[in-house]
Amino acid sequence: MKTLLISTTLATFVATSVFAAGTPGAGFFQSWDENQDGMVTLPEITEKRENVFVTFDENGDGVITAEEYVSFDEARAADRANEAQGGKGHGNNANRVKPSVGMTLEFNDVDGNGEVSQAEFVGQSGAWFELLDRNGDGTVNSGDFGRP
Ligand SMILES: [Ca+2]
Ligand SMILES: [Ca+2]
Ligand SMILES: [Ca+2]
Repeated sequence: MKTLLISTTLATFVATSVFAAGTPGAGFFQSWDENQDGMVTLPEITEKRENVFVTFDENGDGVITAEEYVSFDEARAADRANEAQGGKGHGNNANRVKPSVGMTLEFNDVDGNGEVSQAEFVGQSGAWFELLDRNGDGTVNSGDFGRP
């Protein structure tokens, strides 16, 4: 059952091809813009991160351990491989903050005990949002991904 869930989430992560041609951050919006209004808000991020957490907390104990993080990392690696194939040009912004940084163990392990609780993961939504909202206008839209 969990495998099925992970596959579904993966499909969401990797379904970047429709918008991949020329819209900065297209893959990100595909995954995170729940109401598809072209802006990702903090509530959207928070809610989605709750879902992501539940998906990758494979035994459902409220903590993603380093061990469980292995599958999570693999899922994101698959996502990046997909973007590298489909999103040439606009996608290769090497010196910009990668959205995926907000998913890492390092970013979310606030108390440094080597694993990530649901409270930590969801609690980092605001910090991640601030990273993503590069122009500080309170929403994440294509302007936060393209050239200033
Ligand atoms: Ca939205
Ligand atoms: Ca767990
Ligand atoms: Ca913004």
